[in-house]
Amino acid sequence: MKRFFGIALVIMMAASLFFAAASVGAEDSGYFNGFETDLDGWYEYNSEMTIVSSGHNGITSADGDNHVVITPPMYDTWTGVFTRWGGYSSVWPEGGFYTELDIYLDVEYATSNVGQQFDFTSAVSKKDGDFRRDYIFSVGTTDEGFVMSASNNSPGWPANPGRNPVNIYTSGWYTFRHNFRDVADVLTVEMEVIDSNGNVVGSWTLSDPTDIISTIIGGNRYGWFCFIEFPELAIDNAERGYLVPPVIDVDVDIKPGSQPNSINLKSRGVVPVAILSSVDFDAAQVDPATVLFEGASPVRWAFGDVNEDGILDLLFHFKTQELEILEDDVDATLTGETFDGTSIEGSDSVNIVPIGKAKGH
Ligand SMILES: [Ca+2]
Ligand SMILES: [Ca+2]
Ligand SMILES: [Ca+2]
Repeated sequence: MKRFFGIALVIMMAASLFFAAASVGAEDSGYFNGFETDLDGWYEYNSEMTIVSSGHNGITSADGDNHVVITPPMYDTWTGVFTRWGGYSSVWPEGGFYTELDIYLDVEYATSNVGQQFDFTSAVSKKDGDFRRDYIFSVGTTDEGFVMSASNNSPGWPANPGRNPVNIYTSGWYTFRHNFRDVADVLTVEMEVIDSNGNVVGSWTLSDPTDIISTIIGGNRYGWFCFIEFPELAIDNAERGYLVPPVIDVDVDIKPGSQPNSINLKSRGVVPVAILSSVDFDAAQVDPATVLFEGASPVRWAFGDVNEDGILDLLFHFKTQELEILEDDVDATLTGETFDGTSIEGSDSVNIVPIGKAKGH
């Protein structure tokens, strides 16, 4: 009976969870809450969330000194807490993204409460900000422990033989992870259950051929216990991040003040290359030790306003003989990292002086 209600419920909830659709830009650095001090980013909804100390009810926190216990008091609604992973996104991040949450599976409780279930979904948005689809772990109790599988529907059937169910017989923290990937322009979601030793104990891949990345699929939506019968469930370490770290595009000027940017590959001198600051990016964030320009590390660097816009730029000099530039190259690229580890990249045109001319013929 309650399962029947659940199906309609999830559809309604998926619609009502849509509000405050914040768009997460390229500068977004992801989301993490280890529940050490607060519930930031989580919403209790029809349940309650309580931060408890490690050791509460015999459960050591997955990390740190604290974790959270979810208690769903409104048993007639059968739905629980949710997070927006730091904000909904209508932008597909190049390279894809992941979400993950640690959930404690207590085998002793399971075997004495057979037939209970929770479903945990991480959903994806469309480019217009609307809901697109849920990816749901369905986890149930058996007389041996837990059985689980994955689908797009809730309540799912944890032991569904058509969905490669996985059994867990050992109590502990398990990471429920969703990898949202672009495979030939179709969203492909790899759902993994990982034990505390890092072993993948269950893995399911869900994909719908109509979920076209380039035209339909946006970024993350909610993480949500869309169905929960457990009177108490411990969670820790909620995280969203990128499968491929984002790269900041920076403005690069080879030979500031001159155009075209002629390089004589026979030269025994240096080539000046500037990272130009802008209102969006301060070149002082760049760690000079990480900078490479076509295979060469800088021999020196200094701050200066090379384009006279009133904002200090970062000017590097590279030995021409160390550049891995070919005679027919038409542009050259500088790469590096900011001091907080974000990759940067920028290119400018080059005009390679013909060898003949370089020799003075
Ligand atoms: Ca913690
Ligand atoms: Ca130039
Ligand atoms: Ca400047």
